[in-house]
Amino acid sequence: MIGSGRATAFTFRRAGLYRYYCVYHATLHPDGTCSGMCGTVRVR
Ligand SMILES: [Cu+2]
Repeated sequence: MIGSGRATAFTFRRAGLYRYYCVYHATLHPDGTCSGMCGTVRVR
């Protein structure tokens, strides 16, 4: 959903480095890995 012009599933309240995943396009696996629309966001 990044780049769609609407907010992501998360609101980043504080500066830092966040891991995110798209609830529509990504899959979180039990071992902690993520496939699909996943990444990190740096908030300043
Ligand atoms: Cu998405």
